[in-house]
Amino acid sequence: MGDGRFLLNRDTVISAEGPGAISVAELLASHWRPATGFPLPVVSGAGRSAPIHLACLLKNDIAAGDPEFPDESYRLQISARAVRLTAEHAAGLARGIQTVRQLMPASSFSAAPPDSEWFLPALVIEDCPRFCWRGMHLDVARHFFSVEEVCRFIDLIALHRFNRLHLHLTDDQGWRIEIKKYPRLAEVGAWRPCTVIGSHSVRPRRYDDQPHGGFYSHEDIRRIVDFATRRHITVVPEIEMPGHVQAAIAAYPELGNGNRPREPLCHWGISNEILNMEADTLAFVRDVLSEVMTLFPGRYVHIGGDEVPKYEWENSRRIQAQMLELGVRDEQELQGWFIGQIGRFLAEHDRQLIGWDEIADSGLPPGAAVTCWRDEVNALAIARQEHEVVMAPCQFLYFDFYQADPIHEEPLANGREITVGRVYAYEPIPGGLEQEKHRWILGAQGQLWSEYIASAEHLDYMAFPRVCALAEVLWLPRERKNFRQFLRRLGAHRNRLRALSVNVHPLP
Ligand code: TNX
Repeated sequence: MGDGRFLLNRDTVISAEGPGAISVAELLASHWRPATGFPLPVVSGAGRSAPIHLACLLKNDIAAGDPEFPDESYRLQISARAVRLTAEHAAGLARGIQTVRQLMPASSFSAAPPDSEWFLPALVIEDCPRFCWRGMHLDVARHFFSVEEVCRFIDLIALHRFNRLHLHLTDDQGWRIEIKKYPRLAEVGAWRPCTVIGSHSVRPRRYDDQPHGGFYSHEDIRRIVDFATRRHITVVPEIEMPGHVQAAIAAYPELGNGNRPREPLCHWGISNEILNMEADTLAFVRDVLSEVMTLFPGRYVHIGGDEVPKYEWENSRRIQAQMLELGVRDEQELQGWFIGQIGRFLAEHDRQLIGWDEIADSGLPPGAAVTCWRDEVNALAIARQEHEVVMAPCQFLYFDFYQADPIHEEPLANGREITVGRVYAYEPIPGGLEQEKHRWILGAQGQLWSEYIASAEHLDYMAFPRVCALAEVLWLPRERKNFRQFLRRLGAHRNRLRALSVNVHPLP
């Protein structure tokens, strides 16, 4: 902390220099204009005379190392006279402006605040994240969320310095992305005629009479990706295979094993409908992934791979004959063969396959990365094999689970309770992992499966404040974490979230 404070006024100018700095400066200005009413013009160049200056020190983007994981460190210096934010890479500026925003009075987050003075305390901050994969996952398949809702969510995770949005685009209950070569995926696969009412474990099931659906056109996806890219957030698309595909088979029954679902699944749980392994089906998958790759520039492409019931394969003469031809011993190995084919295809296109940890049950393709949602021992084994791991354990980071006890006072949710304290206490490096293997743990992500989340308000409620806790788990050095301090700061942070009209859970 220094002495004094920097006052923002009607004449404040923001200058920016270096690759990508202007766009970040524009973003900062656009966040502040509604509350302050100040014009906050952004000027380009080494205009060090401007009171607020953002400098990206990098002279060209090529020198930045791995473009998928740029340096996100930043240095912020605030005096009564000036604000200087510097970083090696524009990604660091993008994290730094979120700190600058946080230092302003909370009402600066509001669109119509009471009259206020707009100031920043004098200080110096040098900051960098602990993990390079700081993600949130969002399931838009079980319930559809509009482009605006997804972008608002991206803006909120950007505020918490996340850098990945894992978008779960397809599942049994809905296919949410336009694929030009296969128009029925959106026409048929994006709509289910009704949805189960209440808990999926209650029998007999009852259904509403509301068709539910929606999908993102290529244009919609571009809007989402652009919005995220401006915030230096990478959108990781997930296309599920070979299970969780009933919506696709409803659209194109020839992808299945003879059963012909007429519509996407109308209740939760796992459909028995899975892909067959015909050459045409593999061609379909490659075509879909080719279109997906044109829309999502990031290196990682998530192919699901979780929860594949094998009944259909066990009972298909065709599949059994193929297994003999391929020389695979059982259905599990056949799945491994399939994931291997897809991994090779993605690698040929300079992309990297990432899948849920079931893909490791039958041998990982070279270079595959894994999101580990089941027991931590899986993550331990995968990291020891020197495959990249993103921790997503359902015991700690499933934000679709209840967050408070007693659960009967909470809206219907999955699982047992995962409190904000439990999230905060989570340590991403699996216990017992040798020091030299730690680097294979890229980071972690929180999951928002949307079986019981049908609106943006409810999404807020499930996400916050657990997202805030995860943000610290992923950013702070382990020894700097402190739950009591976190709770104190969370009190202040709630004011910011309230100003942003986020429906935060009241506990703790
Ligand atoms: C398991 S986690 C699933 C999802 C469900 C979730 C509900 C994973 C890879 N599969 O399909 O939505 O549980 O918590």
